[in-house]
Amino acid sequence: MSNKTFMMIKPDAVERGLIGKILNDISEAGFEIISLKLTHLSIDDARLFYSVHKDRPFFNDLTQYMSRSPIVAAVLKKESAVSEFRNLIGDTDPKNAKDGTIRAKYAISKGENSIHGSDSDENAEIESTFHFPK
Ligand code: IDP
Ligand code: MG
Repeated sequence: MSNKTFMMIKPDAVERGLIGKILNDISEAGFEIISLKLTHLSIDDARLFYSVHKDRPFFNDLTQYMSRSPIVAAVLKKESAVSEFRNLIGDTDPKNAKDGTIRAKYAISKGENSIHGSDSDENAEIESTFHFPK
């Protein structure tokens, strides 16, 4: 699915009422929303979704954070969606994110960084199916 990616608006952004602003930024950047839902991950969902990071020191904080309040999950369509969307959201750490990127505008910290974007076509497919089973 080279023209699709998966994204989540994370708890820190939903808590601060930023769903509308972030969806607007995404639409203005030319992404079409294919699937969209508000959901609340359980701790087990968060541990499964981020299992590639299970041995990292931040895994416990990450999974607590991702399950503490609702998120928005969506599948997006655009040419070169994965790389285009990673450019739109910016670096993991908002201190290193370019001006105008979603993380530069809204993220609180490297952990609470407001938005997720898949890092490969393969992961976009896996993550989309996790949230929107076929
Ligand atoms: P990414 O979201 O930019 O792809 P990853 O390295 O895949 O970044 O990490 C997944 C998520 O884990 C990050 O978005 C962030 O929420 C959290 N995270 C990553 N590195 C750190 C860290 O050093 N401290 C705290 N949280 C982190
Ligand atoms: Mg990642």
